[in-house]
Amino acid sequence: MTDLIHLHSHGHVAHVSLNRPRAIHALTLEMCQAMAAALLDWRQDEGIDVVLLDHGEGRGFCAGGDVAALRNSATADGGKSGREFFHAEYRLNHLLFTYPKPVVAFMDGVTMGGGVGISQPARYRVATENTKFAMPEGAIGLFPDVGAGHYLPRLRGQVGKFLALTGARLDGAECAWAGLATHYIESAHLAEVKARIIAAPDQVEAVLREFSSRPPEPRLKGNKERIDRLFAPDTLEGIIAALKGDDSDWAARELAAVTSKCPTTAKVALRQFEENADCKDFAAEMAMEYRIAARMIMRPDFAEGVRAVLVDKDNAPTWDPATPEGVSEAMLDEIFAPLPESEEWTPFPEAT
Ligand code: QUE
Repeated sequence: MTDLIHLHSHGHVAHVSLNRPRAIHALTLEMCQAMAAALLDWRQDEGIDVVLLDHGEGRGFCAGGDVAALRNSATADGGKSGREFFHAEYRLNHLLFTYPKPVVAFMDGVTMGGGVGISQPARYRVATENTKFAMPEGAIGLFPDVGAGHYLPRLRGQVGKFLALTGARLDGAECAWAGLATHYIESAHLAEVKARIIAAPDQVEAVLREFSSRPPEPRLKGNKERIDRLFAPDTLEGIIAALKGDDSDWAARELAAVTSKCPTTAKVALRQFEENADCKDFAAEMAMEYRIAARMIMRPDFAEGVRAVLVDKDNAPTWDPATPEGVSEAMLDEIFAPLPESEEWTPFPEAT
């Protein structure tokens, strides 16, 4: 067992609380396994009607995965422990996506990468004034995983492509506007919301509605027209050309965001979003993402991105290839290629 996850049940309500505050609750293999084991138990338990998912002490809901450990995997064990982590994390994501009981995720603070993967599949997703939502993997040469290939292409207009290619941070109001959150509740009310759900688990929806407030005007809404126009092209080169051709300060800032990120990440994301249209279900998306993850953790861009963002913190990565033109279709074909049959991702047998 691990003390990095706190598991409780209060009457008919189960409660999972992330407890790794020194890393903004970034997920480890043990945390994914402990959460999944509890969820599998509660799934069968007729005494449990609702699951609450939040974080314990400290700022942030969940900053992602333990990418520093993943980076070591490439050199230490040929990527074996990295693949083991993603296999377990994606099984957890899929278990939540197919979970038959209502889950309420409280995105009260940093909700990035892995944190998106455990909150987006929840039936109820609560944003607050503290929410900082992002898929920032382009900064570390990884790719938008944990189901992003399912969620992002379903957002309105080109918002999903915008989030994947810029790594833009959304606040709680923007999450509510985009549909990434189902409710906006001030953080001061969360303790009472949880207590009220525990007291009346059949009233989840009414309690969330009662405590919801009107979020401030979302900045993202004001940029929707230009996002839809400038992120419409199918290719990374086309999007960059569209941003260059617009003389607004906004376009100049987003151009800088897009071109500072890993070019391979961006092209992987665009292909992933296209391929998701052919995925018959969420499990097919996760199997595709696992193939991509197995290749991306072995690429030098991932080690370099984690070095630049989290180790040396110079935010000056050297990408290879350095330009969109350098990332060929043949390279993408290799990243997306099937794994040997025995190495492919599979969901929990109980969750199919
Ligand atoms: C992209 C990411 C992650 C990131 C930054 C990125 C990520 C992650 C963390 C992170 C942040 C603070 C911590 C920690 C990890 O940062 O996945 O342990 O204390 O976990 O640009 O994907």
